[in-house]
Amino acid sequence: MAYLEEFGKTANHNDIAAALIKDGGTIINDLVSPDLMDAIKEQINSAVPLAAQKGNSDLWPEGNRTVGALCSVSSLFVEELMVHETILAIVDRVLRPQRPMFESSDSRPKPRLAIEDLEDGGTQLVWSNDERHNCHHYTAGACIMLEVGAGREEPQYLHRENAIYQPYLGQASVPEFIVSTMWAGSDFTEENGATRLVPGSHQWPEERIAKSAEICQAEMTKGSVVLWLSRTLHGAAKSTSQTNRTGYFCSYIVDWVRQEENQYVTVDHKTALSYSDNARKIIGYRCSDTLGWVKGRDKDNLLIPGNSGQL
Ligand SMILES: O=C(O)CCC(=O)C(=O)O
Ligand SMILES: [Fe+2]
Repeated sequence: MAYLEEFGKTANHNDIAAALIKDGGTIINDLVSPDLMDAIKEQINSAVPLAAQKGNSDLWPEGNRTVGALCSVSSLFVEELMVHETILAIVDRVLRPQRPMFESSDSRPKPRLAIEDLEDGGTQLVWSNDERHNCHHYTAGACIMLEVGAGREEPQYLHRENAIYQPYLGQASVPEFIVSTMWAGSDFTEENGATRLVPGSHQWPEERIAKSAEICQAEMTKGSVVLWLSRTLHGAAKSTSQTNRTGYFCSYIVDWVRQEENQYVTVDHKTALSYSDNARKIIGYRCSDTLGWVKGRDKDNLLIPGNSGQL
């Protein structure tokens, strides 16, 4: 039977990242306390009326619940889950930013840029690939509560997270550019819709169809988290349970692709300024040397004055 390697909360983040890269997914058990998960649920429910949590798309049909824009409704989600140091250390390993979130060293390389002379006396810029890094930094792709309703009979289709870019990327082979996390806000069980994942499928050709024996479920206790890569097949399972399955989804994407959920609309400037530096950076209020700059604003906090661009 297919399974994912599991780790405890004190495991070495290099080992966890290695398992994630090898199998396409991994679980960290009991990374935070169940009480924290209850407090997050309370924040969400006090900010978003139940009627507004109704799922109403093919992806999340009626009977299920969703809450988007978690960065605007739960400060605990932001500060305790989204920027959890273990998660950021693992994402650093996988997305290989020039500006890691966790490592203290600034490993920013010199730009691989040559200036060649033109015949007419002018010059031309020539860039070469930076194989050590795949982004300047990374940001949150989407931050969503996904609740499988008790007894929901339809499983979500197995899919890959890169599908949101795929119509435009085609089958291009690009280095890893998304890491997804799903935090268990309730226990995740076989019966209540624990996420299904297909270990190894991140290396399959697109058209290969998963067999039952190749699919496993991220059964885990409240406070645990499952991680997967952009090409790993996965999806919420059906429910035969009497209780809901609550998950908090947070993806991390390289700075050079567009965020899935528009964090700049959902998180206003005042709220963003009230968060920690790391949280504001992951929400996206920062820029690289070439993308996302605002003249006269600070590179690492675009909400304050500084010098963010080359202009
Ligand atoms: O809720 C889950 O278990 C998975 C959800 C998911 O993959 C998605 O909505 O893209
Ligand atoms: Fe997904």
